[in-house]
Amino acid sequence: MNRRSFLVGAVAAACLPGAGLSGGALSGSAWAHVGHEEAEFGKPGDPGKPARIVQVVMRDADGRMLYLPNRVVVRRGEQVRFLLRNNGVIDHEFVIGTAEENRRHMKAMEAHPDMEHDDPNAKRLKPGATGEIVWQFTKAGTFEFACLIPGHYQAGMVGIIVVE
Ligand SMILES: [Cu+2]
Repeated sequence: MNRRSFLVGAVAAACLPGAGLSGGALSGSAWAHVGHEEAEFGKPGDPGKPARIVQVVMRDADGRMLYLPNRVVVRRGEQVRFLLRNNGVIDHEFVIGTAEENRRHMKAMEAHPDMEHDDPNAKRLKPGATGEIVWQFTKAGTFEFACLIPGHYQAGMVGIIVVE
């Protein structure tokens, strides 16, 4: 897929089940690129370049769902390789975005809970699975990583990324 494409803005059209997340599915959709290059929360990283490693574990137990850690502080311009592991018993996601975008995207997922994310800024992992995201945070601000599967965010599955 087009590596410049990632989940921002009006994602509903791009996330319809069966539509796939290939570049072709995006043309003519309501997909909103932010400057075609970069979102407020950064841009896809370059796996060939050095990156800081941040391990994030997803867990679910006793009605609570969470990330460990749920707060990450990075410097502006820093590239981060998120090593993700789902230690829960159900699927979970890791979606980087602004709080506003994640909220909007969560609404879209309520209508299509089975949409599977595999994008530069988003991964869905089955129980026991691992995955990684390489992302460069290019602007200062406070952003989020969240699980947008219905009910998970509300159960506690959200973390904060502070870019200084
Ligand atoms: Cu989840």
